[in-house]
Amino acid sequence: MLLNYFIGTAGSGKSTLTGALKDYLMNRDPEISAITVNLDPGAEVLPYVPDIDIREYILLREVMETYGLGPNGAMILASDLMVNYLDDLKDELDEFNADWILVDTAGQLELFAFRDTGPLIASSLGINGIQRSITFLFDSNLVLRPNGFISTLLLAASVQFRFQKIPQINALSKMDLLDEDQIDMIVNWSTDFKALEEHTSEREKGLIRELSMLLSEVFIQLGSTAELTPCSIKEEHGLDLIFGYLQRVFDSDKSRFY
Ligand SMILES: Nc1nc2c(ncn2[C@@H]2O[C@H](COP(=O)(O)OP(=O)(O)OP(=O)(O)O)[C@@H](O)[C@H]2O)c(=O)[nH]1
Ligand SMILES: [Mg+2]
Repeated sequence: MLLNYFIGTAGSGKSTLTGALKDYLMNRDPEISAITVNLDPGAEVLPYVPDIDIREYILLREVMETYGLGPNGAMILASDLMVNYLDDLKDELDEFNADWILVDTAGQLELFAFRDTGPLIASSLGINGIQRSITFLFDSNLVLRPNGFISTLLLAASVQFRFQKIPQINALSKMDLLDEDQIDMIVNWSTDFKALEEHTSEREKGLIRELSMLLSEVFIQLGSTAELTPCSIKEEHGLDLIFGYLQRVFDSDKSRFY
């Protein structure tokens, strides 16, 4: 059993990828059972029909009305309230007993990643031999310039830092918005921080350049991260690579008992 969390900046394509990967898995092998879980209490429309849905327990709109809060305050409270329904979520997961569990998280990634909720959910849903993984999405719209790439890389590194024991895949979403050279350049940045540093020095100016140079130096010191996996749901590209990575996590025993 593999439980994957899709995490990424707002609009990076988490929900689209969640639904598309379920379809991909079921088309690939009808024997595979895959389910989708929506953990976004504020989702108005989703591009798939979730098998398990946090909105059955908490609705952002109701939290706003009940507590007299605006959308941001209500979202913080709603995400904290999620922990009250962990047992219900676990019961639902047990009932489905699926091979693949694809978990879509809310756009405000800091709520899941930086408050206690996310790690708490991750640790309590990750027991009994369920392997876990995170797919972090780098939005093609945000990472074409070195400074956007570095900011997103910092977020991805923060998520990895918060969920240390869970293997993380970094994917470049919406690659159809870029040309081939741009994709190669960005994928290269993810493994060759010297190249990132060079592009930063060529293309950024002033304080941004200085800060970006310092940060790329930190990444050089930290060593290489995993290579970005480009994908596009629009052009049906890259799902096989993401599947391959996840399958490797699935097949490994490493994360099983964390
Ligand atoms: N061009 C292109 N657009 C995409 C792709 N995947 C998703 N999108 C679009 O990106 C927008 C956001 O997609 P979502 O899947 O809702 O993104 P999200 O990360 O779930 O968004 P939030 O939950 O609001 O943070 C939608 O308009 C999608 O149609 C893709 O592969 N290519
Ligand atoms: Mg979404």
